[in-house]
Amino acid sequence: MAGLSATLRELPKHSRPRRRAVEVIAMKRHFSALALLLSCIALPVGASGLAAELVDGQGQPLANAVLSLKGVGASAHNEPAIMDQRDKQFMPTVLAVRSGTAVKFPNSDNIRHHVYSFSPAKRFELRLYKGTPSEPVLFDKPGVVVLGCNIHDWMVGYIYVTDDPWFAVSDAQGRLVIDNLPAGDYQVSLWHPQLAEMLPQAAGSLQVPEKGLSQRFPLAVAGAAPTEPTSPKPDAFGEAFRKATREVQP
Ligand SMILES: [Cu+2]
Repeated sequence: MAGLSATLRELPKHSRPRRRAVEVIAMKRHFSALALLLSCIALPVGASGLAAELVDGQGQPLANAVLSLKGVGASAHNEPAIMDQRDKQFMPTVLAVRSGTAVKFPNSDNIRHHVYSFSPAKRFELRLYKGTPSEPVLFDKPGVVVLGCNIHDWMVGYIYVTDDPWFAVSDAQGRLVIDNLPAGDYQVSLWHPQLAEMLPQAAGSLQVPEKGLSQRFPLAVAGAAPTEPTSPKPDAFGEAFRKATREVQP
């Protein structure tokens, strides 16, 4: 099976699924339609890992879904992450980071934004600013952090903070890859902004063989995405999130 080049290393970053989409487009020039079809959710040649396709209740591609794995091994360190603001939107819409990660909030627009979160996992405020604030924001507790902008009410972004060592966010085609994943058994958690009360869902266990695994994950999401920042109920969220976290302990 034709594979994609092995460019995804270690802990997936938010930008990688997008980079991957660009690679897929580039590949169209080099492979037949059949080869492309086969390789769309294929793993890089020789790499073990998980290639996942996230779909909603109707089987349609589900973008901005987080898949995280708990089980074998752990990533070595937390790479700094970036939540950009571009064209009066948060980019990416969903950023997944490991607990203890520092996130930069550059403003790529030539107008000012005022970023805030009231979410229990991280309350903070970056008052009206342009450019990149000098200090990144540390996300040290697992949970969902809903971002808003005081100036532009429609700006909504999400930072999914997890203790799980392996995770990735699905791209516009609902696809994600977790590369260099040791073979073994994992517990799967899925999350999406449109899940009820924004709680992660336990999605069973997964046995990843040496040669890697491609799998489709359905996730029933309800209703439209929130149009303005709302935070989950602190108590209900905290308790349920802890419960979900416990349930996926190896
Ligand atoms: Cu703004």
